Amino acid sequence: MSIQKISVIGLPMDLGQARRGVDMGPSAIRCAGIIERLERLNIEVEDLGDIMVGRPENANDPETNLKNLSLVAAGNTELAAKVDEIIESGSFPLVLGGDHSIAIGTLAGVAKHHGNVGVIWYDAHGDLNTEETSPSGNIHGMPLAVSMGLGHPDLINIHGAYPKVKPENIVIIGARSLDEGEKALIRDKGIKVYSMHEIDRMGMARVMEECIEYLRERTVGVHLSLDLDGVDPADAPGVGTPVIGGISYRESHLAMEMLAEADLITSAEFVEVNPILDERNKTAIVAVALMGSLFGEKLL
Ligand code: NNH
Ligand code: MN
Ligand code: MN
Ligand code: MN
Repeated sequence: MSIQKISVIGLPMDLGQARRGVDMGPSAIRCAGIIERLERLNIEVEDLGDIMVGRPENANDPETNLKNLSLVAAGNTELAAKVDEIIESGSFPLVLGGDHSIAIGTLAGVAKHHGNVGVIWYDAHGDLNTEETSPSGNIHGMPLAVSMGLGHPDLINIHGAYPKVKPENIVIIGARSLDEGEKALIRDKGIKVYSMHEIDRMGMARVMEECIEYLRERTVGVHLSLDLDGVDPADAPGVGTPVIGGISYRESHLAMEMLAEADLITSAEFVEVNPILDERNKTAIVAVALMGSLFGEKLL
């Protein structure tokens, strides 16, 4: 069943990491023309605006090394309810970040409707850290672990005290910077990873064919969580933690086209666009182009 309606919702969150500016991501993506771009595809589009994020000065965090825990949890709690509501209404949730910590809320909202949801984690990083393994205390390095039920109770219990995603339903694409604890977790849980090594060897087309087949066999509903730092910094410079040797714009564009063709994705988020670090909004423009392809834009 193809997508009839898309509901766009922004979470201008920058508290899951240390670089300021990523809270302007939703705005930069709107400036790059996301709404008009989607409207041209004969899909009904509604823009629900942005969820408000608290100020760090007002945060009163308990003893924890997780930075801004209570405000990140509050923003995600609100997002989960919104995403739940959007799916309930029969629409497709398209979430704009904000840093990647917002995947916690998106997936919590999605999981209520898709008990066996698949996840494509398109990222230079694994985002599989916990309080114990995190080198930074930044929650944007943890959302995939949290969604599997690993991490601080204030995060894993958002919108339901159960694991939102099964490890065998996850495919990571584009990884090239994994912490030791993340590597151990990947091995331990048997998470499927197409790192840059596999993308180089197999080519993006075969990676996506395998990924699509793998998820189609075992999941109902697939969420795309696309961190713009998965894309090479030459094409997407406006991100807080760029890592050289990434997925090119062309490869990313092909991946999105193949997902559109497969008609597999039931929710999506585009995160980590930081216009302060960007060059003339290039990264938001790339994000919008990728969304265009994901939702079925064709050259001819
Ligand atoms: N792995 C590092 C951490 O946990 C960096 C994570 N940064 C990201 N993740 N941008 O996508 O702090
Ligand atoms: Mn990420
Ligand atoms: Mn990343
Ligand atoms: Mn193409």
